[in-house]
Amino acid sequence: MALSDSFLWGGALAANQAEGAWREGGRGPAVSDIAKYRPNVDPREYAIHHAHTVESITAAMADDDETYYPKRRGIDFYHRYPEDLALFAEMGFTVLRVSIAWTRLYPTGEETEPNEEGIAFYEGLFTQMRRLGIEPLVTLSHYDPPLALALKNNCWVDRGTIALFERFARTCFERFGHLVKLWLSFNEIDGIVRHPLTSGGIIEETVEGSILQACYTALHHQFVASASVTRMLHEMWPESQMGCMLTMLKTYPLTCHPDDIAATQAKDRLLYLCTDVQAGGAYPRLALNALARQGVEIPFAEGDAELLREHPVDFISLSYYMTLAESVDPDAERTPGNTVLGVKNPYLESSEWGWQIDPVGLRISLIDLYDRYGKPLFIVENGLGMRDELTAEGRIHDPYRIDYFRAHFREMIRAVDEGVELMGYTSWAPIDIISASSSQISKRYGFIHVDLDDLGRGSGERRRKDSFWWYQRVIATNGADLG
Ligand code: BGP
Repeated sequence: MALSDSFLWGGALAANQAEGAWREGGRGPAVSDIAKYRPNVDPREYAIHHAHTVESITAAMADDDETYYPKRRGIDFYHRYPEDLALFAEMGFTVLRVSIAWTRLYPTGEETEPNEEGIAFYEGLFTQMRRLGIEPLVTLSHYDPPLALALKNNCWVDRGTIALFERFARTCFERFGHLVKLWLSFNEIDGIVRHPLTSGGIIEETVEGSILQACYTALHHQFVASASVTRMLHEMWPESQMGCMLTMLKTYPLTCHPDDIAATQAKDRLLYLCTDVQAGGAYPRLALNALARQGVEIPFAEGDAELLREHPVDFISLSYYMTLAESVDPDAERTPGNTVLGVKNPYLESSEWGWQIDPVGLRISLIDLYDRYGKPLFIVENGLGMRDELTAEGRIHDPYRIDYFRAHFREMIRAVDEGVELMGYTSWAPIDIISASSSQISKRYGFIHVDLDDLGRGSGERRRKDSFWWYQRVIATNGADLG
């Protein structure tokens, strides 16, 4: 078996890591605007979450600097997207995942009418994608909730944010629904407990009571909002599809000691909780009990359980970068992963940032998810962040990136051969952009190099890396020729 003829190939971006133009076109402040680049840090440090305070947020917003706030400038995708889309089309993309910045449409999140300049930008972007035969796959919330809501009431902790998000989503479906048929509600919705401000607009120091309770309260509100906009989409555009998205942090027991197995099982329970709710339609009983043992109660309101049950998503999407091990031994060596720390797997290589490279883990993850839910899957993030060198001739030789993708595509295709329904694949990220966790651009993911350094110096010129041509060939042969 090979990949179906309808399989979608492309790449994934996020508004807050690519657009830049942070104060253009009427855009309001988002939590990503205060992400500060910390130079000269051991790259494995970047996975460690540092909580912002009202003071640090206020100081950041009083500072116009764009050098040390790289997400404010991104790679200027806001102005340069026609050139970038042309490069994606040259590779043969049939899908591109992007996100809509909530504060381009509703600068504080509370306006009653949308900002028309923001509408115009996204209408132009999606129209151009369609002209190039590239299907938009659009994330409504990707790590950029309105900063005004964070400062006002910790954003998603407040149940009123559901209605604000519904208004934002309705505008997106009304104004872009004829161009966009594939949607994701929340990027890595499970991440809120690892980075409350980035995902939930939660300023930890202002939280009354436990931060864990605040995170699960906010997460519940996001679940309700996700089910509500899924219902809305199906009413407005019956042919369109809504997906959920999880950080597929597959965990292996470090040893076959029963305690390691049990600890891994407990980790998996919380890993799958979000997809159990969004795709399965209910909180599993054992997950609720595990949360209750940590003092966490889910604030169900009248009608929430029915809404979740009656409006599950149409497909499940995942980011996949690496896997982790789990051990009850407190002295087991740990290593960073995607916004997490885990036990180091002695059988796997690590990137400079400590992420452990595991192509077989992708097959295991796809099969686990398909076995558990039986819904179509979509890989919406996968890639390798590495330093790339520009040769004197302006070339970028990146065999390590080709090797990473080749190994992961082999395992992806093996999972499809076993019967997994896989809708498509979008690499993270097809062009060098700003890292979510480190705010570096030097942690490069792209098939396309961007001539900027971590302090924003450079021409911004785009250059095709060796992997550009390799991926072009993979797409042209629908995965048959992996070189
Ligand atoms: C995921 C995010 C993406 C992207 C990716 C790579 O968690 O959804 O936005 O950033 O991680 O991680 P990083 O950019 O930190 O290297």
